[in-house]
Amino acid sequence: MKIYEYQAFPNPRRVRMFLAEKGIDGITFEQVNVPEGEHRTDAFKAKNPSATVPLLELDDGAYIGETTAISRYFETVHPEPALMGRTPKEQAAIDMWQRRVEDGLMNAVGAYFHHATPGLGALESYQNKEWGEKNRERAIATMHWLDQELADRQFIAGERFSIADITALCGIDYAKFCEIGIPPAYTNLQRWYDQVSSRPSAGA
Ligand SMILES: N[C@@H](CCC(=O)N[C@@H](CS)C(=O)NCC(=O)O)C(=O)O
Repeated sequence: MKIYEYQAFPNPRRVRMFLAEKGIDGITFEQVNVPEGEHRTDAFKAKNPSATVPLLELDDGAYIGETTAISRYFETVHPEPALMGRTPKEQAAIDMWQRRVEDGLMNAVGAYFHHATPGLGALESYQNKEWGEKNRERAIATMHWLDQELADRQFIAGERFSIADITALCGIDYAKFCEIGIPPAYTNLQRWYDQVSSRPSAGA
């Protein structure tokens, strides 16, 4: 089994954190040089037409793209500790928050990075600064929402750590990299951030 990734980037980090939380090791990691455009070569696109990392290659040669789908594979093969919920209600709440933080943080910060900053440099074939700035606002609005939600619960999707916490942490660190910090008034979000950042998996 092999994971294609570029270690410095946020979506591959989500998978590494997920694996660390599960205690899964022994997987080969192959670096794909995203800043040099290796993910857009015909050779890589034959594996993943989306031209993104991470990408999981199974032992039978099948490829699984998309961070959440890769996580689902490992959740099914190694159910404990559960990171995607146990009961129907827990699973639905985690899916709901996973979608919200993926869209409102990861995707919003990604749009800011690619459109309103130099992004991937020469690889950026189209940039729309106004759209990028709109997404910066969207990321901060999501932080505000999470700050309110976290006033009366410990983790993003409930009282148990889940994949939604991993996605939100990687999204907020991506925002930090893009110089979008957690506003000082968002004390609940900061408390959650400090707590989740101190888990050993955060360094994976
Ligand atoms: N929806 C994809 C997004 C993956 C993604 O955007 N990965 C980034 C690295 S963090 C990438 O490969 N970017 C390449 C590019 O923007 O050209 C997922 O969940 O895996």
